[in-house]
Amino acid sequence: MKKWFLILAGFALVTSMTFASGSQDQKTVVQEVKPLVLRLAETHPADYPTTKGDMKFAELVKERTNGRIIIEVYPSSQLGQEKAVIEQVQFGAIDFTRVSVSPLASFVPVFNALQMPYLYRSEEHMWNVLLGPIGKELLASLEPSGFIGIGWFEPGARNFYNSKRPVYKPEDLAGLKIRVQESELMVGLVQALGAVATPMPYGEVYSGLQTGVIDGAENNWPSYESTSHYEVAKYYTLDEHTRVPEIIIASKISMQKLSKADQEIIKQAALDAIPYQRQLWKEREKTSEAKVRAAGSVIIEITDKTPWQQRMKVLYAKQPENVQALIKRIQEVK
Ligand code: GTR
Repeated sequence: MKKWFLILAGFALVTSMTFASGSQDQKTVVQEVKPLVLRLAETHPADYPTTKGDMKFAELVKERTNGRIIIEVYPSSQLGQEKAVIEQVQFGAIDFTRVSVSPLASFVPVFNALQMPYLYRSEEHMWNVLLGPIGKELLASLEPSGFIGIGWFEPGARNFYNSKRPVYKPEDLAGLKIRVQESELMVGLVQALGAVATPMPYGEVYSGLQTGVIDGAENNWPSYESTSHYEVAKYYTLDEHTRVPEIIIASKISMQKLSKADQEIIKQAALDAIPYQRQLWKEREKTSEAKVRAAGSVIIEITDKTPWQQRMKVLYAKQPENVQALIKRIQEVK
């Protein structure tokens, strides 16, 4: 029903009356202008704040192009898991995706700087980085790899959770098999804490926890809740080891087919969707927390994060020069 409505609304019917000279004959010419339909891949379900942010972006593009460009959002990993989707965006088979910077950094390693543990002093610090010169430079730097970076979304802070025991300090993670995103940096992070890192696509984590292939994972409140991981891993430790920005990227191949003016509309629409997603995120963090607490998750507060931060020094030391330089610039942002 909705789809049909979109298709109908997308057709601009241009009707012109032509009068044959010297006669009273009337002819009606109906010209169809088909909208350009582009696809955006999203891993989260339709009611998730980030997916709603994607939808806001699509809505703004439709509005500002008078329905000439329709972006269809495919939620719940319908188009594949993040790493595979990024590859498809690179080849132009998928036009847009919203992903975590974590798997993107396997394609463009300098992005690792953005997901270093305990890098940002606060959410505000992170947003000053993303919306300032560094964020702009990084979006632009994606082009040689086949992507056009167009916007950022709020990722929240990531926390460890597991099915075995409460974790109060890094030593408590020793030997636990912890799922990480498909990212070398995240593997290093978990290893630095003494746990066993298991990279795995997001969609496989629930069954991994259920069957005991893994003992735990790490994520923000909304993801821990929306995936129902809290049902099978009830110990959630608020160590806030990292904030990994979410990014919207377009395929360079798809974008090059558009006029410069339309490319600008798309970039601006992505930026204008950010405040909406951030607002929804704030609300969802609260409802997710309330839901998992009510379901009986054991929430462990960490008052002193120093022992966690100490463990991360090795990871900082391991980074190549260009990443180190960017980290320093990020730390200097007010
Ligand atoms: C979520 C993020 C997803 C995905 C997921 C994961 O927080 O929004 O894009 O990267 O984490 O852990 O795979």
